[in-house]
Amino acid sequence: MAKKRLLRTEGILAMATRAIRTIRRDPISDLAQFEAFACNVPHANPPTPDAKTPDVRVFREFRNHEIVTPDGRRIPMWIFADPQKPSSFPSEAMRFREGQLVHSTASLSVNTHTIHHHGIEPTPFNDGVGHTSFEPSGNYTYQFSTEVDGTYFYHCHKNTVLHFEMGLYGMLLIDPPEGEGFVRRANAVVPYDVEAVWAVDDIDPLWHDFHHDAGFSCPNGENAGLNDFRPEHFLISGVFSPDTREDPRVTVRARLGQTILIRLLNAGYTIQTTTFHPDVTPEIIALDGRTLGDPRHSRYSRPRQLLANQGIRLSSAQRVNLLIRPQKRGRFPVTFEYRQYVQGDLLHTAETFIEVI
Ligand SMILES: [Cu+2]
Repeated sequence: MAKKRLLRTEGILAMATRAIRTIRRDPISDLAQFEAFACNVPHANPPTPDAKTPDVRVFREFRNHEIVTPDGRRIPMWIFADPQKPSSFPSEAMRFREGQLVHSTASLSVNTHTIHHHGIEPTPFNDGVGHTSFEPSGNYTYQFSTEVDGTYFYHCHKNTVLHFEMGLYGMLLIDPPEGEGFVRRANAVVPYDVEAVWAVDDIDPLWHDFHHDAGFSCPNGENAGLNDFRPEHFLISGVFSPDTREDPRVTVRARLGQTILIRLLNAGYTIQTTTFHPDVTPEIIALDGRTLGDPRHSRYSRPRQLLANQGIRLSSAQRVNLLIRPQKRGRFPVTFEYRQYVQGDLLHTAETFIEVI
């Protein structure tokens, strides 16, 4: 494995030498401070500053996990698990209501990790970005409030490109005050009947043999090859393509007359384009946890009906909420194109179905 990694790294270096100019870095005036930001991030388990009594508590513990590809290969994963529940990939989702004060406790028995509740924007101490605060090595309780409903996700923010790929992420859903089954559309709260959550991911199995701190080395760094990602497996919400065509974790079933809400996340490192059959063309009602046309924070936007066969292209970590009101019965395909993040080559097309009965 080490040999393969070395060859790949040399290849990417040769490519980089040809194509990319080195950006000059100013002299580092305070090496200790620079390294504290880079690879010597403080480890600590402090009490939560200004802790209040929360409306809701969630607990996540680090676990080793494993998933099995359709051709029987075992891929080591790391996940955040609910201590009360069995392991799953993606990590167990969090679900809150708008306006709640949340305590999210990370339990890290092995090494250090963080939980970054992406898009929530709490205080720096509670943001789970070790580079600007610290990395907990035992327990830390992140405190934040859920200001705006929407589709978010949480992930480890230590050696982020690697730990995110390893599976340390899960959905974070915030419902409006009316609760599950309702979503904001422009300046109204509307009901939906069927919800689908699609976390679209890609896996390079080589990365799953890297060590925890791969690429971390002060003062000169270590080229672990984390700029060289070559996915071999393509998944939606933990289901490998082509099983996505049949697996009820991905497929959608609705009755004619019902409203479908799709929450779509690019949880990978490819550029992903999702295209719906013309008979289930969706309306985009939110981007990255912000409702389009919600006057509280989006005065100059509005929901947008997609054109027939118009794809939705997302890069890493982007999210959209989509509303579909099917007008006829049928089994309508949805395709997911995964494209290489630099050259744009099509690497894979996954498929699932929306069945309207
Ligand atoms: Cu981590």
